[in-house]
Amino acid sequence: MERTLILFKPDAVQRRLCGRLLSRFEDKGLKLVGMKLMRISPELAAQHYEAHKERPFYKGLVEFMTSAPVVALVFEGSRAVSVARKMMGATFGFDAESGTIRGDFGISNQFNLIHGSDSAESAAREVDLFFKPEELQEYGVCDEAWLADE
Ligand code: D4T
Repeated sequence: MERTLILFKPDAVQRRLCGRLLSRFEDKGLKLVGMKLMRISPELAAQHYEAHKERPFYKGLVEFMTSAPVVALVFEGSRAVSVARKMMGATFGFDAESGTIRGDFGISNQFNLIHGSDSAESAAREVDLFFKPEELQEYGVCDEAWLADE
């Protein structure tokens, strides 16, 4: 079973979209194993976006991500990383397909509502950055056998 880190970015919280975004992941059948409302520190943002350090948009990205609270979540499920990335849609809202989160809720580029880990390796690193082990729950759900057939 795979885990992925999802962030509802400051624009999603400010626009009161968290409930609707969470519903999409629950509807899909991913299991919520961690969730918290938090403010990202500049240090955490720098660690999280280390790969983008040299990019021209980096400074604005860190300012945006630290500007207001986010909701950090960990979902677990079969192929959770790629499933969540498909649900999010292309990076920029104006470009993202309808039916995806970014395609349905936004038109901006920088304010793209949601982050999701882009590989199992990134997910492991990002889950560790945002959550202590004791903040993650291990539990069964009654429909598990019907949601994952492997
Ligand atoms: P994240 O990492 O937030 O899940 O988004 P993506 O995986 O879809 O996109 P990314 O890593 O390429 O970009 C990270 C973050 O930077 C913003 N961004 C990106 C931006 O403001 N201007 C840009 O030109 C790019 C490429 C949006 C997402």
